[in-house]
Order: sequence, then structure tokens, then C-alpha cells
Amino acid sequence: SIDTAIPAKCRELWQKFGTQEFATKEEFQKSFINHVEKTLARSLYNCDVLAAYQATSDSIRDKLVVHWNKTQQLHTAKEAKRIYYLSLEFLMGRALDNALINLNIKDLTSKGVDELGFKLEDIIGVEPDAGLGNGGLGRLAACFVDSLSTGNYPGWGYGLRYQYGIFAQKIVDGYQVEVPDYWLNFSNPWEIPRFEIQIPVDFYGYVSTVKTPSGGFVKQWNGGQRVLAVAYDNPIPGWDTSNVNNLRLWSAKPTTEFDFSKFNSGDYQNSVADQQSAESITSVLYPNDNFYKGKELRLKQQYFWVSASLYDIVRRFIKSKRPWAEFPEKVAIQLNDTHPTLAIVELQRILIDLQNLSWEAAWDIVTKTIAYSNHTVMQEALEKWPLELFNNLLPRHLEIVYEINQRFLNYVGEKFKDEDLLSRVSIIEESSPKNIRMAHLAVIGSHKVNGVAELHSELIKTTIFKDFVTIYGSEKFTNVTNGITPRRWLRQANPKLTELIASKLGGYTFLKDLNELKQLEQFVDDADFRHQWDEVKLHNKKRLAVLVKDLTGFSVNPNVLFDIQVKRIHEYKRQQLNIFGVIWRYLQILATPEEERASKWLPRVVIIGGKAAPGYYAAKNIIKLVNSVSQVVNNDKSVGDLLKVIFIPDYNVSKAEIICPASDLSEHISTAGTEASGTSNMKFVLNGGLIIGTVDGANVEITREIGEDNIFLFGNLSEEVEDIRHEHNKGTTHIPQQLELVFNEILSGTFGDPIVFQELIDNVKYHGDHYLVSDDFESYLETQDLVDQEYKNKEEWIKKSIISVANMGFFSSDRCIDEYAENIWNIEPITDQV
Ligand code: T68
Repeated sequence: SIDTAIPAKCRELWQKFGTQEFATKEEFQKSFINHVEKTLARSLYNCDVLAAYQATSDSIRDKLVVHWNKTQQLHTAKEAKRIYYLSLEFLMGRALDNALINLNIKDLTSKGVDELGFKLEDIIGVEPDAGLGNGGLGRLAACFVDSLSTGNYPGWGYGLRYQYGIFAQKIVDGYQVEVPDYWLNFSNPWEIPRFEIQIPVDFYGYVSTVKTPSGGFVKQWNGGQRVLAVAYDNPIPGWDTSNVNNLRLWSAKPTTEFDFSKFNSGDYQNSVADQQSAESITSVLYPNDNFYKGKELRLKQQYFWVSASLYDIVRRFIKSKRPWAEFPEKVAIQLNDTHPTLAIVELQRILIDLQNLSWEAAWDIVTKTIAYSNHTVMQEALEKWPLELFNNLLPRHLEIVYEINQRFLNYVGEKFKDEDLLSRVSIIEESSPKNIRMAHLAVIGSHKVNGVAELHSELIKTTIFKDFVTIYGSEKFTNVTNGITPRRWLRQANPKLTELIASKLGGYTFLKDLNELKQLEQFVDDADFRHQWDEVKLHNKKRLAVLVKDLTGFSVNPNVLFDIQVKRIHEYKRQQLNIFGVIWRYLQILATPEEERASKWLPRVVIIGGKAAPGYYAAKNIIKLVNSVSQVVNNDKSVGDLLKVIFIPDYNVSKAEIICPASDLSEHISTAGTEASGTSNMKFVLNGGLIIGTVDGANVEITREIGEDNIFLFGNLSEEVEDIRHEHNKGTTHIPQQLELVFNEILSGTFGDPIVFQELIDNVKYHGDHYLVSDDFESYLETQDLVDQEYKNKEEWIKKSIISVANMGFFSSDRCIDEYAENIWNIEPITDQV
């Protein structure tokens, strides 16, 4: 590579004119106007709120870029070990508000734009969400990059720059309709295109054996299709630090090499069209969460992203001129689920085929560098690529997979002499057609495997990876309980609560050391403080009521209990249990004489929101049922404020920021053993809401931290699930009488044509009730009654809320990142001033 550094004799001049970043309101305003007039070519006579957003963002971005450059120079100069977080999803949401907060310039900017004729709130509101993820897994990656920067760790994210993120959800006649997400319609001020970084990625083709100059032989992959990966860098600011890390997203573009045979035969149109098809690789995010579908384009996405990222990482290492054996001392790679598992194979290929290392030396480097996080134990979510499809797209990689497998099976065979064990742990599933089990490959190629909450990390050791514990011992398996960033999920989402807490704790350092929240316990007996606490909640509920009115046209009373379940719609998350419970409550209210209702029933607003995968019919029918119930109940004058049912359309990160601070109660009611962790449970509790939930995922540790008096747990435990399912499958599913009544009401047509809901009911009654809705229904209803009882005692409820928040310190993603850094990555913060 050519040296791109400026000669020493010119550097003084460079430094003299080096970029200055704005520091005062006036300097911000100068920058703003400069961008309006020069970058956007607009003027004071022609500046709308969109232009104001762009000029504000361009100004902030300038600042980030200055920090970004200094940070990268520092980390390179220090030869720091870097962590590369490989995730197919980064569900970032909006960037402007977050950048203002992390750079601590929100007040300055607010005053600045105010004097220029704009409201900062309006400006923030025009930014589209960066919706490059489905749900928890993608949002976790976004929280992690925030914590990496805040903790001064040298850490990059690598992902894909999808043209279309997660679809927008419209509700038409109660049904979900998917609309493309045109998030890049206007220029995106938060990315820096690096057109100079174009990495070639090959697909298809064949493998040959070639002679090396030293007389040996190496395998050579001759790719059939070549595509270019262009880098787009997204600066990630930390809070209260000038450290700015990088999120590098790849975009596919065609090579400039034409198919000249077509071109010469006069088929210019098709020659160009073929080239353009390259772009489809990064055109759309696959909208399935916790479900695997073997589509070739998805595998192409995975290889495209893994190959470009590794090329980049390896190139950076080669520049350092260190011996290969030191690679794991400079590089750590974390696989966010099995989606980037090809990194194991690709790094091995680079080292043996291109760098001529021995198999053993290469494999040692690979396994010391890579670690894998698992996010699910559900069979239907595990990736298994059909062998033929894989072979066609990546022929050399399949050979390497075979060799990895052969060496692994030899080892296991010698050690255990157990044929059944061999076929159970093999990377190749000997089914017809044969499949490649990506989770097995990920375990074999990593030095650590972690689950994302204690219960889940125990479960992986006894279910999907049981045999691997036998083989490697349990030390290879560890737990890192998930967390969330308090900057976005407290400071940004809930400014009022943040202010109140800061006024008591004497500052904002709790946003970086969340354990400081513990001090709030001192104030639970302070009636004045409790009153202020309650006022904040009411304020946030009013804010949500405005959004609900905007989105649905329904008015809700902010003084009544808000009961919220927002997350992807999935049978295992059991929104059906929630809505069946709502129908039961509605029937009970109707069965109460009208004059007694107000004294007997505690009023509630039940809010449900979330997207269903476009091909997931059961999930879509749950959405339809919620909307149908909403229409009937909300228009029933005899019920009034006692019950309102709301479906919030198009749930996304920005809406979550308004919804999470507004709950009195939120629902995390997955079948025990199915939700690996959950992270919205943490968001709601951190914002002072209580939880009704099952003994599942991180609910278990939330209970441990905040105390079991402060959470409403119900339902069967994960140890019991298998036996219960077994009973169901023998044909015995007992339907409790309350649930039978609910089903009969639905089937009577109260909520519209029952044929639509038949399947939801049949799944419980006749198809083995896989998610244990019937088994948990009574316990769910009883626990909801308990919620009603306890909510009546407002002062006690507020105390529970305060104590819960005070004990949420553990769930900061800063803590997660510290654990990964210490136990898995072996990296240190770089705290020098940049
Ligand atoms: C979630 N997984 C877990 N997957 O369900 C949740 N899957 O319990 C956990 O808190 C969270 O990960 C973070 O650890 C997902 O969100 C997906 O979105 C997904 C996407 C593609 C393929 C499979």
C-alpha cells in the first residue's frame, strides 16, 4: 500500500489550519448557517424544518468527525487491541438527540436553533429511525456500541447498510400491512461514505490446486461473481468522553468490469442489468426474528459482510508488521448470534490459502480470536444451511468446513468412542438434504460461548450444547447478562425522571455508574419525593396519551393504570395470553351490574404494540384480534374508562422512547425457557414501571436485584415445560373454564368473523398448546387481580417503583461491556485525553 501521510515539512501548515470544533452557541449558529447556505444551498428565505435538521446534524457531525479522527489516531498509535462486534443488525433509532446528549451540548443547541427560528424538539422529530434490526438482538448491538464508546474501549461495530430497514407497519382494517422503510430518502448526515474503501467479495466459482514458489501446493478459490463492498462509517459518540468509535456498515455495488461477451454481442442492456443485481445484496433487512429461513440471498449477505469485515481487519493488522501469532493479542471478534459464523471459516481460509500458514497455526489464531454469543435455544431459530446451496455459493469454504469437522470428530472419536455422540455433535446434519449446523461450527471455532442471561446460559448447557459441555468442559461456556444504555433509555427517553434523580444524587454521574441509583433508597420514605416521582410518571403517561390519540384516534385517561406489552409479536412471547386475559376482564366487567362496576373494577388502559414477520400468519392474526377487541371494547359506552385497549402501530425505537417511561405495569410473559433474556423488561423497570412476568430470561435476575415483593411473577417454571408439553402431545390439554368462556365469546362473533381466530384457538385446544397458554392462564388472571389490589395502594406502589429503579444498576450495558472486556476479549479502556 502507498504511504498516504503528508510529508513532515508540510505538517506545520496543516496543523495551523487544523479543524476547529464549535464550542459556543454563537459558533454553533455560525456553523448551522454555513451548512444551510453552502451544504444545502438554501437560504434564510427558504429554510424548512427538514433543512434545519440537516444543518443542525451536519454541524454536530463535524464535531463528531473531529473526535473520531483523534480517537482513531490515538488507538492506532497505542497499538491497542480492538474488539470488533459483528452483528447483522444495529437497531440504532435516531442519532441527533443521542449525539447532543452524549456531547453534552443539548442546551446550547436548543438555544441556538431557537434564536434562529426553530424548536429543537421539531428538528429532532423529523429524523427517520435507523431501523437496521428486528428487535432485541439488533437493539442490544446498538446499546453495546454506545457502552464501548462511553467506556473508552477501542471497539468497532461491523454490519450492513441496508437500503431498507425493518418495514413500516400500517394497520388496515385491523390487519398488519408492510410498507417499505425509505429511511435513506434524504441524505443521511450521520454516515461518512468511504468511496475509497472498496473491497472485492467473490461468490460461486470453483476450487483449484496450485503450486507455490516453494514447491508446495495450496488451494485456490476462483470466484465466479465479484461484488464490491463500500464502507460507510457511522461515528459513535460516548457520554462524557471525547472517545468516538466507529460503526462500519458495508454497501454492495457492482464492479466496473463488464461482461464483455454480452457487451460485444450487443446485449448492452443485460450486461448493465446483471451488474446492477449486485446491489440487491444490501437492499433489504430480513424481517424475521427468532426464526430461520434458508434463503440464498441471506447467505450472500452474511458472506459479503463477513468477508469485507475480515479483509479490513486483516489489512489493518498487516500494516502493523507483526507476526501472525500476535493476531489474537490485537484483535478480538465477537459473533452476535450465528449470523457471522462464516468469519471462522473465512479467517481460516485467509490464513492458510492466502497467508500460507499451517492448518494448526491458523486454527489456533482463529479460535483465540473469535467468541460467540447465543440468543436462543428455540429449534426453529437455529441456522442450518442446506449443504448444496452452501457448496454452490462458497465451494472453498465448504472444503474448510469439512476439514474443521473431520479434525473435530477425530478428536471426539478418540476421546469418547461414542458413535451417537459423533453424529449428534457433527457440523454436518446427516439428513436429506444435508445441512450445516451453524451453531455447532460457532461453538467449535470460538474460545468462549455465552448466553445472555443466567437462566438462558444454564439452559444452553443442558439443551442445545449439552454434548459440547461433555467434550470441552463447562469452562468454555459463560454468561453475560444483557443490559441497556442508560443514556438513551433514561436520560434521552425520560428527561424528567433523570432531572429528579440528579437533583437527589447531586449530579449526573449515575448515567455512567448506574449503581449510584442505589442511593435513591434513602428517599422512599420522603412523601414529598414520592409525590414528585408520581408527577413524573403522570407527565410521561400524558405524553404517551397524546401519541396514542395521534396514532389511533382513541383518547385514554392518563390517571388510570397503564399496562403495556410492546415487542415483536411471537407466539412464544404470548401476546395471545395477554389479549385472552383482556377479553376475560371485559366479560367480567359486563357481567357486573352497571352501577357496581366503578367500585368493583380498577380502570386500565391495555397497550399492545409490535411487528409480526410478514410470513408469520399466527402472529398476524394476534394483531388482528387485538385490533378487533380494541374496536369493540373502546366503543362500548357501558365500559367507559374501566377498560381501553390500544394497538400502537409501527412500534420502533423512537416510539419505545415515549412508551417505556409511561408504564405502570409492563408484561414480559413468555413461556418459561423461551425468552433468552429480554431487554425491554429492563427499560420499563429502569423507568419506574413494575412488571408482570414469567420466571424467564432476565426477569429472574431483575427479581433478584429489585426483590420479589416488587415484581408480579406467575406461571409454570422452565423445568416443568417439557413434561407439560409431553402431556399435551398425548392429547390431554385441559382448558380452564375462564379460557373456555373467552374462546366461546370469540367464536360467537363478538370480535368479528371468528374464522380469522380459529387457528389461534385450535393451537391451544387441539394442537398441543406448545406455548402453555392453557396451563398459565389461571395463574395469569390471579396475578392480574393482585396487580389491581396493589395499585389501589398508591403510596406503596410508588415505593415499589422507587426501590426497583434504585436497584437497576446491574442492567446497564456498561456492566455487560466491562464483563465481555475482562472475561472474553481481554481488552482495556484507553483513557488518554484525545
Ligand atoms: C433476542 N433475539 C432474544 N433475535 O429473543 C431476546 N433472530 O430474548 C434477547 O434479549 C435479545 O435477543 C438480545 O440478546 C432476537 O432479537 C432476532 O432478532 C433474530 C434476527 C434474525 C435471526 C434470528
